[in-house]
Amino acid sequence: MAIARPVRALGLAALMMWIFFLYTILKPTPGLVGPDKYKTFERDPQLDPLEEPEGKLWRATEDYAPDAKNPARINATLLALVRNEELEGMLQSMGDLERTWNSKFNYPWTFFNDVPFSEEFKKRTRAATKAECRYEVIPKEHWEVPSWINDDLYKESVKILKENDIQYADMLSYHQMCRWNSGLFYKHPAMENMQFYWRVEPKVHFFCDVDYDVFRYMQDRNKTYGFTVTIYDAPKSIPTLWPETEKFIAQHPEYLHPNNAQLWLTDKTRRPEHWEQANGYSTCHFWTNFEIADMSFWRSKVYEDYFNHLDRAGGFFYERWGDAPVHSIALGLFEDKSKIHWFRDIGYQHIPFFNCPNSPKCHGCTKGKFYDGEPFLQKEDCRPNWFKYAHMD
Ligand SMILES: Nc1nc2c(ncn2[C@@H]2O[C@H](COP(=O)(O)OP(=O)(O)O)[C@@H](O)[C@H]2O)c(=O)[nH]1
Ligand SMILES: [Mg+2]
Repeated sequence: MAIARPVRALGLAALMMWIFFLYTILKPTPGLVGPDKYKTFERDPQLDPLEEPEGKLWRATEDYAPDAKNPARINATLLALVRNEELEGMLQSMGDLERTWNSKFNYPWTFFNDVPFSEEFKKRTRAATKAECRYEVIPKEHWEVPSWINDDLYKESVKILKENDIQYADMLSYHQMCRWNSGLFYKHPAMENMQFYWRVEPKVHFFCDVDYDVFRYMQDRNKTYGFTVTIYDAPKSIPTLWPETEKFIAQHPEYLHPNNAQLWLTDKTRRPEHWEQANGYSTCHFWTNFEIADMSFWRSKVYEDYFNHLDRAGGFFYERWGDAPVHSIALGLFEDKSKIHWFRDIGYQHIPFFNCPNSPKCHGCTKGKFYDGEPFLQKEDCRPNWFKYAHMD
C-alpha cells in the first residue's frame, strides 16, 4: 500500500527530530571533554605533558654572547626593584634565572632602589651573571608620596585597613612600591630605550630550563603581557578600585578594547564574596611579582590616563591598591586579550604559589603542582577563570 507523500514527509521530519533529540541528550557535556575540562578545573593543565611553544623560536647562539658585535638580543631587560638588605634573596633569584635561562641569552639586569645600592650589592650581583648590570636610583618625584595625599586621612585609613587585617597596610614604603610598580617604573630615564622587561623579585625560584629567547617570543607573537600565576586579591585592600575604574570607563568608553577580558574581571560565580566586597571586581589578577611585558602598553595614552585617574583618587595610600590588580584590570579592559600569554613553561615560585609544569626540563618542584599543599591556597587559584573567559595560549 502506497503511503501518501505528506505522510512520508511527516514521518521523515519526525525521524529527523528524533535524531536531533538523541544527539542533544547524548552529545558530550561541555566542560567534560577537550580543553573545557580545564575551565571547570577538573584537571590542572600543568599535569599534562608540556612541549615547547610551536613556531619559530630563537635559540642561544654566539650572537647572544654578552659581548656579541651584532647581538641577537632585542631591547629588553631583567628588572628588579630591591633593597640592599635583600641581597641574599636577590642572588638566589638571579642564580635560578641565570641557570635556567639568562646564561644562554645574556639580557642585561637593571636594579632599582629608592636609595643608592651598596658596593657589596653591586659587586656580588655583578659576579652572579655574565650579562651587563645597571644600578639605578629612583628619582624622588617618582617615589615620594604625591602632594595631594592628605596625611591625616592616610593615617585614619591605615587604621581601618589594619582592622581588616590588610598586610603591610601601615608600611608606607609598601604603598609607595605598589604605586611605582603600577605607573612609574617605565618612566625612569634608564628605561627610555627599553621596550620589554621581565620583572624579578628577591627570593623567587625558577625551575625549568627554557631554551628560547622569551623576549623575541613576545615580539614575534605580538604579545603585550606574559604571566605565570593568577590568584584572588584581598578584597578589603581595594574596595573602591573597581568603582573608580567604572567611573573612568564612563568617562572614556572608547578606551575599552573590543576583544577585552571584562567578563574575566567581573566574574561573580566562582568567588561571590570577593566580588561583593570589591564592589563588582572578582579580584582575580595576574601575580605581578612575575611579569614579562611590553612597556608600550604602559606608555600608551589609555594606560597613562587610567593610572593618573587612579593616582588622583588616592587609593594607593587610602587603600592598599597593588600593582597586580591595577595592571590586571588595565590589561583586561584596554588590551586585546589574545595578546596576553600564559607562560606555562616557565617554572616559577614566589612563596606560597608555584607554576610547575610537567616537563623533564623542570627540576626541584613537584610536577603539576600549583600551590603549597593547603586547600585554602588552592581556593586562591583563579586560573580556571582566565581559561574560561580568555584562553590558554
Ligand atoms: N628598594 C626598595 N624595594 C622595595 C621596597 N619595598 C618593596 N620593595 C621590593 O618590591 C618587591 C615587592 O616587595 P615584597 O616585600 O616582596 O612584597 P610582597 O611580594 O607583596 O610580599 C620586592 O622586589 C622588594 O624587594 C622599598 O622600600 N625599597
Ligand atoms: Mg615578594
